[in-house]
Amino acid sequence: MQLVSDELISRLRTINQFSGNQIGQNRLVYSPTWVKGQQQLIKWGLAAGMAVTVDAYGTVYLDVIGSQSPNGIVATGSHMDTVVHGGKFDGLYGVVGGFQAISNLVAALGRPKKTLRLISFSEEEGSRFPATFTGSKHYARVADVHDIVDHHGISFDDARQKAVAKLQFPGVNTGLPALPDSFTELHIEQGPRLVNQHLQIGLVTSIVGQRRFTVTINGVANHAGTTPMADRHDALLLASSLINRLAIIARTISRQLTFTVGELHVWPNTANVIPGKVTFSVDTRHVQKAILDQFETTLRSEIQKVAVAPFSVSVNRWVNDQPTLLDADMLRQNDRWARKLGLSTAIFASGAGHDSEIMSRVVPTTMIFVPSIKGISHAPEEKSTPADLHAGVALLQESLKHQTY
Ligand code: HGY
Ligand code: MN
Ligand code: MN
Ligand code: MN
Repeated sequence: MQLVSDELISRLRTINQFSGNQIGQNRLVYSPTWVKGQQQLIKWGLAAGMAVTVDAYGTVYLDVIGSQSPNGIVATGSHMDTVVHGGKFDGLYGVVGGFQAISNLVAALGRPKKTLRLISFSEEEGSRFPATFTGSKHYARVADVHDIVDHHGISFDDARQKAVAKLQFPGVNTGLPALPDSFTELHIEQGPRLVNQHLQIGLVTSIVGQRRFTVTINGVANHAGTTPMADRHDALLLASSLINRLAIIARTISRQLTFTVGELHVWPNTANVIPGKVTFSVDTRHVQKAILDQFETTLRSEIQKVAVAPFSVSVNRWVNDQPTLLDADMLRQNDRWARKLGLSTAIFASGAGHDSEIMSRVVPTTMIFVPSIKGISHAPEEKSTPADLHAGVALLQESLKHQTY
């Protein structure tokens, strides 16, 4: 069966060309580049004779209807959106790779007995709006989004309705499709394990829980030249010493606890004014919720020690702090098929969040990772070799074949 094809690489390039430049990929949900990406996928699906559906959130579903039990659905897919200045493979590889696996199977074996479904989820990253996994949460009937706005004050619903309207083509259905019997997500590892151990495939046991905070530390804005050093309440100095202390504490709580301050805003952010206020994000992750709880208690008590003025700590309710166990049988089955294909595997937990953590709440779900060169992701340097990308598609193909033919 023809497994390796340059179609995969050229399809990735086609969609990345809409949204890429030297500072990375920007395919934020409902943006023009995101619309182009979903439109391109719809065109490929229609050209391949697939049944195409778009739901109210802009998630695209491409179905090859089963010849015998069309209501039995086996799904694969990932997310179309990227982080800000992101990479070429996070999310998109699972969409285009899933399309490739299904196309290869139909070309080699004809129509499947059960329906094969490719899903391109509208949004997973939470990079434009303060909500994550909105596409898979809508499809899994887990939660819907209301009254949130992006940094420019544009409402989620406004952006959503305008963008989804651009996905309506003749022959494209609208509505919310039924849930599948299983879901498999093909994804880059986004970490160093596979590439360091020279292994080809990662099979995912679980996905970490994430707890994300927004912390605001108030100081006293004042003149940079006339205010004696001993009389200052510099919010940025307070925040930076707190952040350093929290990083050290995180390591003492657990070496597997990740602690990241990715966003930091200084007010008024002017060279000759002592910062009066600092707001920063804290992203913590661990496979045990108790560790996240322990860190949160510490975070709150450490802030009490430094705050000289009112402070605030808010938890992002959209992020899933519950660690997720993925389906063990599907993992074991994929491990057997990987060995049959002569692929080397490693079995481990994912430090990145994925749509699979939502899908696993409603259907048996598993993930297939391929190596990320230097373990880099969420950056323009994100890269995987064509051979590894094709190996992931080959394993996905084997898994889908056994479930639907
Ligand atoms: O942040 C994450 O782990 C995911 O890429 N959204
Ligand atoms: Mn992803
Ligand atoms: Mn990501
Ligand atoms: Mn993710």
